[in-house]
Amino acid sequence: MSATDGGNTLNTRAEIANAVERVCLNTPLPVDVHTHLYSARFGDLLLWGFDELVTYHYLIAEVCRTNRSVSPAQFYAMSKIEQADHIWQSLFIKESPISEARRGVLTVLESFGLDVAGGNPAEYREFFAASTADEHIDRVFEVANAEKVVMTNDPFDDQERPIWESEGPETDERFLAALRIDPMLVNWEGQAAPRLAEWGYDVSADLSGKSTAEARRFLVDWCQRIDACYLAVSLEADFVYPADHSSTKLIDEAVVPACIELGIPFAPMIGVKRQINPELVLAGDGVGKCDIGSVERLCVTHPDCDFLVTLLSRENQHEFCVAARKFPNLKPFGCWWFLNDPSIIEEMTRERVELLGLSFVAQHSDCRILDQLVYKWKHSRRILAKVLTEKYQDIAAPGWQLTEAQIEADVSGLMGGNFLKWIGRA
Ligand code: FIX
Ligand code: ZN
Repeated sequence: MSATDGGNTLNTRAEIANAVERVCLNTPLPVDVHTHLYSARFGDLLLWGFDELVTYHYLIAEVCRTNRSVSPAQFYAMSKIEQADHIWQSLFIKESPISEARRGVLTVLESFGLDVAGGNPAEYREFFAASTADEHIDRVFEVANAEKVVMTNDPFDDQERPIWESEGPETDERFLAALRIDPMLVNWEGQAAPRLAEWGYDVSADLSGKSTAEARRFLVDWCQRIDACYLAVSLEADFVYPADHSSTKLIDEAVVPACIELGIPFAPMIGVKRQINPELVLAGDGVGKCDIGSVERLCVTHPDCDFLVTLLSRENQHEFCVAARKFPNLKPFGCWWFLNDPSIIEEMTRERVELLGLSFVAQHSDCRILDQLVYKWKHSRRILAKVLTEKYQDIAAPGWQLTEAQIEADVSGLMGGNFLKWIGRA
């Protein structure tokens, strides 16, 4: 796209700033590349509403440190409504809801036109109770100005698997599927091998015989069953590739060949330290710096495979950008989990634009609750606008000519449009 395509040139810093903000706040979100959301047909696997929003595991971690009169065990023994009331009182009423996860709840309530100042959970519960899941999905996608989200689909989940087996691919076009295979690379012997054998795949715990060929067949079968747009795994901070570990053999002989055969990216998400505090259950995971060399070796060993990668540690981000400069098959995405906070989103987006231009996916939400799609993107859009305003003003200063249409194309790409083009689904 040339500088003069698509309308009037933006001539002043103010014109650029206004155009960038308008575009970032109003461009439809092409796709949120990683969420834990589900379409309505998955029933109660899709979480939404006030009580789910307020008992998000980020807020469980915060309430367990803020109000120590209730232990984690006592908290988890409560009902969902009791948990929500406890969090609301402890984290919103008794002290300012100033953390990012608490601020997000307020943004959601305001976005639905509810009385935030009133702070009345009964009113909020009544609002959500008045809608069906289908109605609320429509509402959230409209308020968030979102077109698609990618689910996290786990064939090892006994509640989710039968729905795919009986009903086939997703029919709600707003929900793309991604196959999630943690047990295969994290616990092949104890978890994945027995299940695959149970399902008729000729595999063994020691990976002998046809095991990796059969593991590949399992991956291809499931990716085709759910029409997966990528194949994902969450790997701990101590993940190393290659290593004398089943994960290396499975990556080399099953995962990567399946991705190449299907024409979809492999998406390792690296850096979690699982259950550093098991008392917190889902809220008990931590973060660790991972070995960027393992990412580099994955990319150089498998040049015909595309890698969609996110790393959890802030300390990995600069070397991650440098690695992405060296490997065209490596696409960084999102400000994941503990990085999804304004100060770090700004830092990461700035260094990514400076080192990678527009060849990355700026954000994903990781939403576990449908309503979070509203706040996670509302907050990120503003930060993207702040960074891009500065960067566009920087290139306009020596005389480069900018149009709003060009900025729209850039922003849509950064918000996931370039991922859809990359996988041939634009
Ligand atoms: O592995 C993942 O997909 C992580 O995003 C989750 O396990 C994590 O709990 C989360 O939701 C972070 O935002
Ligand atoms: Zn996630």
